Amino acid sequence: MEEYVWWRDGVIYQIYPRSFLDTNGDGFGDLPGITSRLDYLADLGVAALWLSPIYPSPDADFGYDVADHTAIDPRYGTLADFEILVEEAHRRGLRIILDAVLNHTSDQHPWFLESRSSKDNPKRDWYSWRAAPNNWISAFGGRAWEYDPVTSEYYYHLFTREQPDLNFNNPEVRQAQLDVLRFWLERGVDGFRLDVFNTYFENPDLPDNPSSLLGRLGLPLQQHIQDADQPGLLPFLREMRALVDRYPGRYLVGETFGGPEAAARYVGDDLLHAAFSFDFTDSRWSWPFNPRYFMERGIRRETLFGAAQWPTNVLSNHDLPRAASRYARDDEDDGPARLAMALLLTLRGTPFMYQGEEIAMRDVALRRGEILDPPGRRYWPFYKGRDGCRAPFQWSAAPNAGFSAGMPWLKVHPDYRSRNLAGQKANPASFFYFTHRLIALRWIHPALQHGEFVPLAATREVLAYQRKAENETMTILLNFAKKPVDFDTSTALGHGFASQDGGSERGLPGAGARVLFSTGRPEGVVPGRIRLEPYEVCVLG
Ligand code: ISL
Ligand code: CA
Repeated sequence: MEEYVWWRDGVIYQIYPRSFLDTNGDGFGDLPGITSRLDYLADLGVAALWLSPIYPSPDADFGYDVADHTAIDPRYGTLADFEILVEEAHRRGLRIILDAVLNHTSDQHPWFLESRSSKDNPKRDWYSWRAAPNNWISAFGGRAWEYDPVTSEYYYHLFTREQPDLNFNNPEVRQAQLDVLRFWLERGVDGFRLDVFNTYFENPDLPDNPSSLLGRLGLPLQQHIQDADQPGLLPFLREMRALVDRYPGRYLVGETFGGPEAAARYVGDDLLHAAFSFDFTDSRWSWPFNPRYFMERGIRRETLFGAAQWPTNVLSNHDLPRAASRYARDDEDDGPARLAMALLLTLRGTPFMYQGEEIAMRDVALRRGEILDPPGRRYWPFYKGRDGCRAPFQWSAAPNAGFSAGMPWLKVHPDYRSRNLAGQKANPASFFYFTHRLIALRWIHPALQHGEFVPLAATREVLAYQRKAENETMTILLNFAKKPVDFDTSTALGHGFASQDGGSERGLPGAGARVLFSTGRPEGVVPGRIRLEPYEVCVLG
């Protein structure tokens, strides 16, 4: 029996603190709000909470511009509130993962204030300064260099101009950032999500990037061979890992810009435990929401990660349109969102669930004047930014969805009167209970946690795969169609995914397979041929 590993087998729940729960009426979610909902999160069945940044920040990029890496922004509370949160979470068996934003700081960070003050300041070299810019571009549009009149030079910023990039080629910078991690490890933090870690290092000579013929907007306009994935990165990740390994049971998950190739490269026993590959999120429109899309990506990812490395499953986060919004054909219809949740929780990999995903919250639509996110303001209407998925959590039908007694920092989705947690908790057929039951199923079946992935079929309507552990095989059947579809479980092969060893040895669910979970039928024995209901999620074991 393989032992339970929390970051591999459990669900990690992302909290966007400013939109979770406000307890003091300033319109801004806070740490006491999170602490007061730990019972809810434990009951939901998640293993860990990843908190988006909670450090002091002027909010040029909503907390991702950090002005002090070892303090709590007063709007969220105090260090004492944080200590209570960690203690109360641990008491309930929940781990806490912090968002480590190390690539850049706020332009109000004391390090940058020093660096910009004069050319011979000891911290001058902590950032990248040049008399003239090179051709690098910012992820949020335009050139990545900002002129600073204080010393008549330009500094480099991959994101907004208020987020100057640190120079990781300077050993003092690397040491300072390792000290930041140590500060939080000493306070009992269980792990870190490393914001854009593959851009820590730049080529120290700062040469131009070649342009890319394929790119249209933003970063894809260039090939990022000088400003990302530099040789210094691997040794530094090893240092980070060695530090974290001095504290038992801790975890590092990295965020890259790249696809699964980039992610797999940085995962290993002496590197990161995991890295996001957003291979299931670029389906921004509903057209790729079909069985073949998920099967092809699922198989490709398996090949890249192999058995030794552990992938992550992400369908939504604070940077993307929510899966429920991406895939919904209309607002009332939660069928596609159920399929997305089933994929998240049953594909091989650690599920990262984004707050509100468990009740299928939708993106809020904003008028132009309401947009807050910098890239959204710049590119509207071609790109409307990331505010939509950041709207406050919908707790109840009370004013402001029960999020705040004050004026919420961002508009609450107007559908909160009909879509909210309290309402769904009162209804056994709700999306909440669907999520809850599926997480519970994961807890009791090791095959769903760490079993291998076995592709079975991707027809026009149905996606079928298995998860296989030592002593159990689970079969997942998903009907992507809004109509009933006949599916023969015993002839699931023959759709392009036939194995070398032939179907009989793959443990296909034959006569006697039992329905363990379904949105379309009672639990029990299934015959070989079944009629899947519209959008049915069916798990056999
Ligand atoms: O969100 C994006 C596109 O709109 C991505 O390009 C995103 O900026 C990229 O994945 C990096 O994201 C992370 O770092 C950013 C921050 O704005 C994001 O919120 C964060 O997830 C800078 O710290
Ligand atoms: Ca508050």
